[in-house]
Amino acid sequence: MKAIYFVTNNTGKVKEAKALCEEHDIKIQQIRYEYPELQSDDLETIAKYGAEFSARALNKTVIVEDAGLFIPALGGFPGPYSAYVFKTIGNEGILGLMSDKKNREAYFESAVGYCEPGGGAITFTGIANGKIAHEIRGEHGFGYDPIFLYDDKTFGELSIEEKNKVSHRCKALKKFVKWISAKDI
Ligand code: ITT
Repeated sequence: MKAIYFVTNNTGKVKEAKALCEEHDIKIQQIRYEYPELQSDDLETIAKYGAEFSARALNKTVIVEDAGLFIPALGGFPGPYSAYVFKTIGNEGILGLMSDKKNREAYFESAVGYCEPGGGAITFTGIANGKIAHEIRGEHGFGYDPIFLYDDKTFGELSIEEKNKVSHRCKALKKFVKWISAKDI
């Protein structure tokens, strides 16, 4: 079994990555380490920088993941600022900003960065398209899941297994798993 360190403070991400990767014989181990987050509009650039920084600082082979919620009716907000916006105005705040919007389309994007110590990072991305709900629904998941409608349910109403069939993170991680499984480490 291959073992990969996942550098993140978000245990929700770790649960999803474990559920997916362990099916493919890849063991995921969380490391809580605060790497500097680059200011950029591009999630892949942020993930690449974070993976290279963490691999070098920890002297380990790591993945990091940067994700964001993009709402076209709000000009793509909160996008790369999703963590700060969630901490400040949260789901209620987003619903407030969306109260007069007819276009409720939204998407999540995920960028996973993989890096070996001293090496350059490789990135894998995934997108999940949905809509912003009119109210908070569901007890599962984390972050914006209870306001992100996928078909007729929010991500907050899906189990990890159900979310992992369609989410931005699982799409990025599936590309990573395919690539790492073929690699001799
Ligand atoms: P790390 O940087 O430590 O990995 P984080 O929670 O800060 O954890 P991000 O910067 O990638 O992670 O996430 C940006 C925000 O978007 C944050 O508030 C998350 O809760 C939220 N988010 C990310 N992925 C999500 C998902 O699958 N469902 C709902 N919200 C998500």
